[in-house]
Amino acid sequence: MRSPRATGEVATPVGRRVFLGMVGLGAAGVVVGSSVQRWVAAALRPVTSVSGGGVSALIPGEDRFRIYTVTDSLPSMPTSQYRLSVTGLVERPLELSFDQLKGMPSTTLVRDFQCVTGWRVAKVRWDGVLISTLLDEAGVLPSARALRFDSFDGVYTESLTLDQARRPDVIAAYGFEGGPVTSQHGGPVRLYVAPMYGYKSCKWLSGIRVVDRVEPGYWEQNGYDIDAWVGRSNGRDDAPTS
Ligand SMILES: Nc1nc2c(c(=O)[nH]1)N[C@H]1C(S)=C(S)[C@@H](COP(=O)(O)O)O[C@H]1N2
Ligand SMILES: [Mo]
Repeated sequence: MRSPRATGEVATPVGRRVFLGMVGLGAAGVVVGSSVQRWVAAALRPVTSVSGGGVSALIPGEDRFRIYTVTDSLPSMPTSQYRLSVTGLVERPLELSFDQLKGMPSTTLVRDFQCVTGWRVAKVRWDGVLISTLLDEAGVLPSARALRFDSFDGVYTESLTLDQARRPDVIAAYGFEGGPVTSQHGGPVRLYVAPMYGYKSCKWLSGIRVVDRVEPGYWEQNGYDIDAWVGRSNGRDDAPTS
């Protein structure tokens, strides 16, 4: 976990939002570090009164994903080593290989991808397995109320209520724009929570733990809303077009 002080370095006066640690991927390759974080904060600060597209319009490379990580690296793992665990309040804990996951019924979603800081990528395709399918496979116990998601970056976490996680637009995604989820985008498998801001979509997903109450995730401990509905949370009022 990054210290509050490190997060404070990139905090801005934008409501109670904090800006995200990020890795910029440019012509020079992967740039890791605080200079990039500061650049993003500086680019956004003058337009805090503008809602919606106005913010993203001022960022170079609009309509492109920013590549985020809260650690000093972009983890990568071959599919042969990948495992997804489903543990906690379940009848049958699971440890799924990549091939086992790909062998399960798949779901395709095409939605706008929206980061709470303002950038949005239109009509992105994701393929994967419904979290509800994984839960049914594991058998959720009656005391269960929520899920906690862990990343193999060793730091990032996320949460959903059981009802949110069972929605038909919440998947463990292994497909992205017709190909695999690349490691920079959180492959081999990441969480994709279509109706919520991007921070819910935990990259490098390693574990799903069924728990009896919501455990706020990484950015939620730093001020973001736990219920991250696009257009209805975090003080933003712009809804996606899809
Ligand atoms: N493990 C991990 N997952 C993460 C993040 C992160 O820093 N680490 N950033 C989140 C945020 S704020 C967004 S907007 C999306 C960005 O996805 P991308 O890096 O594939 O563009 O990933 C989310 N999942
Ligand atoms: Mo984000």
